[in-house]
Amino acid sequence: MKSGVIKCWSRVFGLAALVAGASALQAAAQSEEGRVGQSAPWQLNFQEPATQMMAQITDLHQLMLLIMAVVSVFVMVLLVIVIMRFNRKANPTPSKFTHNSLLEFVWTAVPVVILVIIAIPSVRLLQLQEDFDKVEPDLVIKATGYQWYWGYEYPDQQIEFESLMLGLGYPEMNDEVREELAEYGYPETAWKLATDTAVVVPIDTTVLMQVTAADVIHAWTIPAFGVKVDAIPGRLNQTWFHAEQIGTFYGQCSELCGKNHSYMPITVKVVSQEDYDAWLEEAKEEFGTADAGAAPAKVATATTAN
Ligand SMILES: [Cu+2]
Repeated sequence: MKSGVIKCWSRVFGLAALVAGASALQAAAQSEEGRVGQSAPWQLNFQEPATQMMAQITDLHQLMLLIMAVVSVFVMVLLVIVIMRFNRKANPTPSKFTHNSLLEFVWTAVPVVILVIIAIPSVRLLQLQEDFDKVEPDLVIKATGYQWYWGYEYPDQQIEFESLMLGLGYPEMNDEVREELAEYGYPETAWKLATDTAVVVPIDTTVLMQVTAADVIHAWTIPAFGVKVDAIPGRLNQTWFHAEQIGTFYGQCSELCGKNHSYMPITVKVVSQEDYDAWLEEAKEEFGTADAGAAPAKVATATTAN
């Protein structure tokens, strides 16, 4: 009996190691291809996390996957045993009992324990995501969804700009698209993810994202940060992230919003504090709203819509 239990646990840990191994392999493959911050063909798991939040989401996902796999295998084994042992041929005179207190206690208690094991990290994560009293933002950025692009505003820095997909309007990859991507410093794999202007944030900074929309519902997300929030006209939703890795991270509008829904990507560059300061100086020149009336007309309408 004892050795059976040990065997069973070693199998569970074996499965966990397999899942962890697969993620590590995939992470290596992804960074080798220069695909950090975006998905890759044949990707099995989430993207490599760039925030603690996403690391926790990944852990919870792996835990759930493991529990689901164990439960599925257990049910499958029981099913096979029942089919083999209790069919009419193998078991011509079936027992007629209808109650078994021990069995009923076990099949109630075990799922309760499993649900508690899932609930603890799940509630902890929800609190981390949603308890804004505990979030002390160093930087506030407002994103506004439009049909079909994103507008960004750094209210404290007084800059506003719009972010449009690079290589827009081409049905497939061609030299023009390649050139445009290269001009902005993006690899070919970033097509439909890279934008002409990117959201730039310093590393190790808590960023509060305020998200809204000017026309229909959109959704703002960066999968590697573990954030996704609906952009709803007339409502200011919020989310936050604290990026711990320098790099370019991509997302796409995640709420079907019309014809060009697939062509309004999100590009976020996480840079060092010095690079951010340098970018901010340039951005203030180019996108500054310090002198009244300098705001582009489209963004001005969006502001009144909230
Ligand atoms: Cu959309």
